Amino acid sequence: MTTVREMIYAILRAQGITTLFGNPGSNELPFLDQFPKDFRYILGLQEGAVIGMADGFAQATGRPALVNLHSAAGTGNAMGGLANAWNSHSPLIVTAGQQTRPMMGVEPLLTNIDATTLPKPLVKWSHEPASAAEVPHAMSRAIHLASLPAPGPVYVSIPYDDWGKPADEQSELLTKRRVTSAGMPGPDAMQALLATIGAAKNPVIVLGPDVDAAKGNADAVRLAERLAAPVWVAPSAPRCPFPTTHANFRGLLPAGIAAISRLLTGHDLILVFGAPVFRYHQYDPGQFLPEGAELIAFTCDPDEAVRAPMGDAIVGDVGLILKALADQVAVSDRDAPAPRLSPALGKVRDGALMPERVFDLIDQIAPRDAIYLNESTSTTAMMWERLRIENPGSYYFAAAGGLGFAMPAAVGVQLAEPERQVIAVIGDGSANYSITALWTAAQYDIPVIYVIMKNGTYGALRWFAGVLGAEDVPGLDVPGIDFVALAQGYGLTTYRATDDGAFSAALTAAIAAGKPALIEVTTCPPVTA
Ligand code: TZD
Ligand code: CA
Repeated sequence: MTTVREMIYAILRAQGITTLFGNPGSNELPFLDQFPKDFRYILGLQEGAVIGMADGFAQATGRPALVNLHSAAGTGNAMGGLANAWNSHSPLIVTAGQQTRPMMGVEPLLTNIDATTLPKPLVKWSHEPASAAEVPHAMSRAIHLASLPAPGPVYVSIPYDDWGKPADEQSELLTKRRVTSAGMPGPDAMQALLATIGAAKNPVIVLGPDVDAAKGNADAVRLAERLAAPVWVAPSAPRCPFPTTHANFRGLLPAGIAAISRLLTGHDLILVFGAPVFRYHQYDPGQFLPEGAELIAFTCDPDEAVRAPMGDAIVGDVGLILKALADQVAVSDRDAPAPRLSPALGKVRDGALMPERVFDLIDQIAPRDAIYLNESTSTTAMMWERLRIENPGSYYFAAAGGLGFAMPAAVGVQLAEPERQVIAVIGDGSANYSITALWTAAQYDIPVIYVIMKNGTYGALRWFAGVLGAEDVPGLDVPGIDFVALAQGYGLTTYRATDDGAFSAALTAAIAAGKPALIEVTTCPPVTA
């Protein structure tokens, strides 16, 4: 007899899913019983960290990642991270242990009451199998659905008495299934597109995270060069889809309606690849489109396509479409855009570094193919200006803006990319949401380098308070946190820096050591009006 548990591991194995991120409880132990030797379990100490690690791993591998949470309590702790995973199109298969079927009705301790409602609306599908026999089928469905465009999290709640029950013999068929999608415009639609692009006098390209997810970065470069078009990154960027060193690169679009239109004024065609149109943040009312501009968005996500308040959208495989356009567009005789000026150097002040300076030093010292995670909210624009980010899969930021992503995601990304150095730049506010990720990095010897930008405040909120004209707002400062002491407690190598020399020495030593490390650097708070 094959048990449900054995069948699930066979299905996962057949899909190449052998890493499990979790935090266990009583309901999950029967699933983890006799954990197969060819699987690895990565323990997170709180579910926000668990989901963040899985999100980073899924994004960096481009493959579905498996998560196991404890009932409603564990799911609740993971919800903030699920918001980010939903927005970043991360294929997460989130499972949660449920109480036994015979007892569920009387709601014993740690019952997941109305389990399928709990994770909505942040999952593509939420399901509790009607019987033990349905569990293998439900898991197979979950894996394929999470992976198909638009990828995203799915949720399966599994009563713990199901694992030892016999699996249906025919569920063996599930181990052999392949479900794929194909998404190119037909030849007529392609010709129409090429004609529209060819007729544009001054096109501009806006790139989003799904270009990086599709590893379409080099095709984006070819398209930009053939069209002699400037390239912007779509606002609130969770990934970096274009080399920041390229002459055509213009930077990160601001997250306001009017500000975007201002910057894109003069263009008659705006081509958007792999981004929502657009992920605004501050309310900055104005025209969605600059005068005389037409917009065409390419996305894998039907919801993203219909949600845009302007322009046309084509739902398909962003990587394939980008490649086809880069192959086929006519080479323009327009002048290439002039390279941007290098940003001014940050000044040094006594006892603290300008954040610009920290990025310049990181850029000088880090390997050129380093991978960056960003959760230093007030310094995001500087990071995009000052770091040379050139390879696919080199930058990650919380896609829904939910803090607590980058610290654990760095662990997942470093697991997926053992040959590249991961550097996570985290604010002293953001560092507290999923700080237990430090323990996982230390215990599993995952050599992430954390740089904590200690400016003593929620800098981005000080800026936002200025935008909103909000005065005397309480709760915006975070003094008195010793990140060196915290990181030592979790088992990392630590460094403290308050000047250029100490920071350079710390980063150099941390990279050479190849061990999980944390550098606390005192930085100047942002200047607010
Ligand atoms: N809670 C969660 C889960 N997500 C959020 N985005 C916030 C609160 C609100 N928030 C921001 O959007 S930015 C920010 C907060 C609290 C400040 C982060 O401060 P930091 O970085 O120290 O990490 P800066 O550079 O000082 O802004
Ligand atoms: Ca801060």
